[in-house]
Amino acid sequence: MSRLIIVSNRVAPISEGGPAAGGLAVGVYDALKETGGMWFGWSGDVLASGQPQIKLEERGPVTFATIGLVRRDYDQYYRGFSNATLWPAFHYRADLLQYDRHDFEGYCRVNAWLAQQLVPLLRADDVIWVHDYHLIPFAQALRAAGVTNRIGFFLHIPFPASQVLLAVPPHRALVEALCSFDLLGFQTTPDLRAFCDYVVHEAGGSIDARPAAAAEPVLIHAFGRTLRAAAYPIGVYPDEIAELAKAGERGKPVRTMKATLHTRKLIMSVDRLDYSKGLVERFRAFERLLDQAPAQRNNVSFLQIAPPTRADMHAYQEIRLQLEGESGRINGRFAELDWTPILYIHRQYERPVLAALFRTAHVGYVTPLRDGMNLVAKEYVSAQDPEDPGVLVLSRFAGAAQELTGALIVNPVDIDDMADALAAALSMPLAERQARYRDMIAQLRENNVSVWRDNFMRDLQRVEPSPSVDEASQREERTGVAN
Ligand code: GDG
Repeated sequence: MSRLIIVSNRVAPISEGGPAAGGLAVGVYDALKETGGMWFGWSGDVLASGQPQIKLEERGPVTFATIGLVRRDYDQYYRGFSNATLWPAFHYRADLLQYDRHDFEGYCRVNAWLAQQLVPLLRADDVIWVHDYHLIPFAQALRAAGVTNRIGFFLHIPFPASQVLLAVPPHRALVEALCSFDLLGFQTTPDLRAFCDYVVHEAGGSIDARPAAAAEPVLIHAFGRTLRAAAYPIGVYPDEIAELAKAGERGKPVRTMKATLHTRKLIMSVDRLDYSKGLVERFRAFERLLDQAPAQRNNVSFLQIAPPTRADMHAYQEIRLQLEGESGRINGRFAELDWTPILYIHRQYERPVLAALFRTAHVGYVTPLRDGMNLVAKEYVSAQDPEDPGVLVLSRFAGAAQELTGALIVNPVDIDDMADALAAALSMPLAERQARYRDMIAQLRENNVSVWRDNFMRDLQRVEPSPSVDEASQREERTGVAN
């Protein structure tokens, strides 16, 4: 069996069975343990000076290969082009997009440098799976170094519509770089469609009319290459989350929360503190609920857990200030001596605690403005008690809304729509809650994170390895095909 090489910006800190390990990390790590292989990426260290050295750690059949970044590379590759240009643009926030040509050069330089670090560690039949927007030029850099292995790419965030992507100055270079992979995976069909639309209408490429079977990847011809692409919606392990949630129910954090709630109902959200997650609109919709339905006052609390992320970037400092302002204002308006409407917590919790809190919450309130998938929505449903499940209120712009049709689907900029959905969720009869839950949990079991991973790996294994640079140019000479 070929070894699997996972490449991601950060290498997930895995302590087996440990509380921090999320679904994605566990799913990918499981695959690595089965096939043997390596997980390669940035260690998270930023070096003030000196040359970063790769560090190899063996854990059974898996090697963790990590390397630090020097300050300038961190600023240009990570804070700059990845998170100040690509992240906002791919989440349809062209208004927040910042572009600096030097950052883009740094982004390409770091990708090339990381690829060079990986090349000596590769074997001829390794299968390489690259993750996410930080590493779009990675296959191109490997190909330039002569690597002919199968290389796949999975984009965890949305792929934007062409008119939005065009706002990113090097859009063409990015899509050309994506075409150096053999297989592209997107979270949803709309993301796949957006990519195909760019290829056809902006890059002069073509898509084979129809795959052999509906679930087969589409075949794309662009920039002198042929590649495949499909939607692979990422999942979770629902039964494990349910177990965690059940086990945590008797723990102290949940007992404390229940004591604070008394007979009140709980609405709950968990998100990295990111402007794509729609937190301000969400707070205002909760306020609208309290405004419009006085009977809800002192009868419902809203718990928002929002651990900090990218806190050294201006846009993230802004959203933090804005939220602190909104929660303070709303609490000031409605709080009573024995009730604080919004409990806003700006830090991380252990995974079992989150799962148990999800089970306690009557409403899972997940309303991103844009989200590739949104695992919190899937985790919330997984954690529910089948006998007495809560209701998921979900943004139509989360990838998860394509699958979780048993949720109350809302438009996250429509404050009234969200307030109405919260009111409907809080009063929904048991039979309807159970029916919606059954529908969603069946979907989550059918498409769990192993299915996501296995489908992607199956399609990547089926790809013919790429011709080497020499073979490709000989072929071009013979056929006269030039790009
Ligand atoms: C990207 C895409 C896509 C959150 N707070 C705590 C905590 N979390 C965990 C959640 C969940 C994960 O972090 C967040 O995943 P999301 O999917 O919700 O969002 P992103 O971080 O933006 O992830 C997204 C995902 O990649 C996977 O492809 O779904 O669309 O943007 O698992 O539970 N975990 C712990 N403490 C916290 O306080 N332990």
